[in-house]
Amino acid sequence: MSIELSRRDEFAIITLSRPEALNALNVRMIEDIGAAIDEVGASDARTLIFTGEGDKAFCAGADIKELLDRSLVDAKRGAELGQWTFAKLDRLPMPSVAAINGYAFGGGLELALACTFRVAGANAKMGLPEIKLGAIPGYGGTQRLPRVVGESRALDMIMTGRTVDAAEAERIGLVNRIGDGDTLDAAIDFAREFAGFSLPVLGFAREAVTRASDSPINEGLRIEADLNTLAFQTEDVVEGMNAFVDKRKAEFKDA
Ligand code: DAK
Repeated sequence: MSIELSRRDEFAIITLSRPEALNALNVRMIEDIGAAIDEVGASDARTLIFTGEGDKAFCAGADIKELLDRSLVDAKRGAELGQWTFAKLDRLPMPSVAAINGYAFGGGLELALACTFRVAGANAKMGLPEIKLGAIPGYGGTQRLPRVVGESRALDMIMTGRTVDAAEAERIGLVNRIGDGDTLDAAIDFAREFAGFSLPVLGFAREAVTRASDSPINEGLRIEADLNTLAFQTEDVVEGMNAFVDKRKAEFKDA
């Protein structure tokens, strides 16, 4: 297997596991990632975390050697496979975090961008260098990067293909945290900040923000009002408010 699915406490971890190629993504690996995402989605994990084996790379992108000599039909199938696989993360019942330990280039950064959050190690280096190969990003990078960092910065990164370090990535909002020490540990620490909250309500928050970013403000406000109303129908909101009044910690039941 080119990936490993494991568990630490309530966190599911998918480890990209081709360190000899800096965890570059081949078709087999993307298929395995899709199957693993489905397995996590059906489990009781509260967050899915991606990491890369070794301390050098999260993922150096699509496997360039495999991309050579593909027919037009195979290239189109490959792009669709990558896009559909990464889009599964949008519909996952739990949030996802990319623990970016080292290089995250091309398809590797696109996988990280498809996650809800990104935590970088101090040594992280990120970029969409496809332009240097005579190509453009094909696994969602042209769509997700501008939504995360804004159009101007996305065009800068995509059209120069330049590398962004952890400090710049945090400054422009490309990553949510920079971890001291082990990046996977840092991602788990970050996930603990929200893992105790109601999972369906976290989902409403995620849906409100991501769906609204694709909508005019009036529709976005409507989406927010509807999802807010749904949140107020949960048992967890009753528990959360009673816990506040009782001056105790809320115990959410995902109900
Ligand atoms: N693919 C295949 N092998 C890779 C690789 C990659 N992306 N990146 C690294 N490797 C391999 C190297 O070939 C080398 O293997 P050996 O020569 O030892 O057999 C090994 O990993 C170690 O790499 P280096 O020797 O280069 O290590 P360095 O520390 O010197 O440099 C580096 C690390 C990350 C700076 C360098 O390896 C590098 O620049 N790698 C390529 C980064 C890159 O350009 N990534 C973007 C890939 S393009 C599509 C949809 C999406 C995509 C494409 C098509 N469809 C629409 C059809 C996505 C495209 C991409 O992601």
